[in-house]
Amino acid sequence: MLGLSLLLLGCLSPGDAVEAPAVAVAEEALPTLGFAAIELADRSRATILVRLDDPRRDPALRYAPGLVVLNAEGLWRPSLRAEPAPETIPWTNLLNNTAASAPATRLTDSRDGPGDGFHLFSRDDKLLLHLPHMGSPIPIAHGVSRVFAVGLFNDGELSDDTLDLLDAEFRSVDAVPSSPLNADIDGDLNEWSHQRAVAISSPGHVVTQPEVWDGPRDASLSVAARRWRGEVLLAVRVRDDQLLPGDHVSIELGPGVKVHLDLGQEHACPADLRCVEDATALFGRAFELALPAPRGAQSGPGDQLGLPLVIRYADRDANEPLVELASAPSLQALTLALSLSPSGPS
Ligand SMILES: [Ca+2]
Ligand SMILES: [Ca+2]
Repeated sequence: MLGLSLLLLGCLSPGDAVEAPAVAVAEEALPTLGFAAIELADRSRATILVRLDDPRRDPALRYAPGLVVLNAEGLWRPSLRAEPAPETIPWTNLLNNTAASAPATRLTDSRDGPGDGFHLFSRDDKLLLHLPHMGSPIPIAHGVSRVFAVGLFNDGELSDDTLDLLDAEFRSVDAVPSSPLNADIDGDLNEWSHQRAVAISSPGHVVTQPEVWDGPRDASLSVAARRWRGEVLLAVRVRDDQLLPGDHVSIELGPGVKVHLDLGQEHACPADLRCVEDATALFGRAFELALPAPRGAQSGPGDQLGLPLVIRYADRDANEPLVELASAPSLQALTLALSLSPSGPS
């Protein structure tokens, strides 16, 4: 009771009136975790997981390849991945490996979330995410032909085992912050030293053959971005213990810009691009490059969250299968637009 009185007094003081959000329901009762299992026009499928820890900040986005459905019994996956009608086949519960008929799914879920609510829903051919701190919903996937399931959860509704499985199944999607600064594209990366780079170097980034990946020295990369006068400038560092033909970096920027650096070659930079290698790099290889920002990238509500930048590294070591690391899924239509923030250092 004493604590409550102090809380009430605190809410009445003018200084706190600005800060305190008027939330009548206990925060812990509200959904902070959402997922959507979708199919795109090219029949590829993916499941997107959204975690909103703070209603005033951007959410963490993660993804799993294929369909995954989360319910009170845990995580489910269809027994045949390419099945055109997964509702008609058995599904496997990833928690206990039992098979059962398809789990009950929701196609819409509009319960209130933290703040003014966060929702995950489909409209036309888009998967949209409404965030409490933004006026209009933002598209996180385009060209969605079908939504299999949508759900909102609170951590408290899910068992620890289920939360561990979510961590194991879902891959990171990294937000690469961009700074509104110029850089000389000359192979000297010193002018980037004060800018935070995003490291693609943890097990959550390994898209294929996670059991073959041997840690950051085996294959990893870091990337920093700037936006300057219609261009996106990037500094990219790659570490790899065996650089062999076929090792390559691929960079996708918004719709339409795709760049390939072939690290198996002495000259890895594409000839038609401003791109210079850092000849002094001590470990692996490093590059500075300038990409044209896709036209029209500044319009539309999705750009409140920025321009999608996806960077991947494919590593093929001797006598090993190809390992791929990525900052976001390879599905073209997934916007996951947190990838490159519009401006401002983080
Ligand atoms: Ca430079
Ligand atoms: Ca390697």
